[in-house]
Amino acid sequence: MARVAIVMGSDSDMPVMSKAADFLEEMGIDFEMTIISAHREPDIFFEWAKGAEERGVKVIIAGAGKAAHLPGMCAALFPMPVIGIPMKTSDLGGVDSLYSIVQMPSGVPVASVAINGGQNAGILAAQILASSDAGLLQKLKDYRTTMKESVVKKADKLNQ
Ligand code: RP5
Repeated sequence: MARVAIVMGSDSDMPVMSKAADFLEEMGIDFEMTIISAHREPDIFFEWAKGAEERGVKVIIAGAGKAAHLPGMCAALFPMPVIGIPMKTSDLGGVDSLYSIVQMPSGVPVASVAINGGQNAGILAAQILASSDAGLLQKLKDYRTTMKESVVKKADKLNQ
């Protein structure tokens, strides 16, 4: 059963969103992934978001660009954590997406990662699930150790 749902507003978001999917896969977390535009097909979006809890989803990762209402609308319809990924855009550089996602009204939070922060969204979703999954928590600790070792190696190389 998918514990994480990944949703994006357009197939043009896929290169960023696939980084979240890659991390979940690396951690062995089941997820579902789809493309739904809150603006272009609101009826389909409503049905999908309202059904997420019943499908067993515990965290939603939602990526969108420009007037990026998708993560906020997920948060309005889904009672567990929503992580927003603001997409970089051609006209305003992604600040448009970031502001749309991060400026949620009080009572309906979205946890935003950086512009195009696909991998961090995957990591954050895994960390949320790890609070009740000891095996996953250990995998995340191992990931951090590997990351640290890779930085240490690079520094060592500089000093050789
Ligand atoms: C948003 O508009 C999507 O999330 C995408 O980032 C942006 C542009 O969409 P397309 O015009 O490429 O489909 O809804």
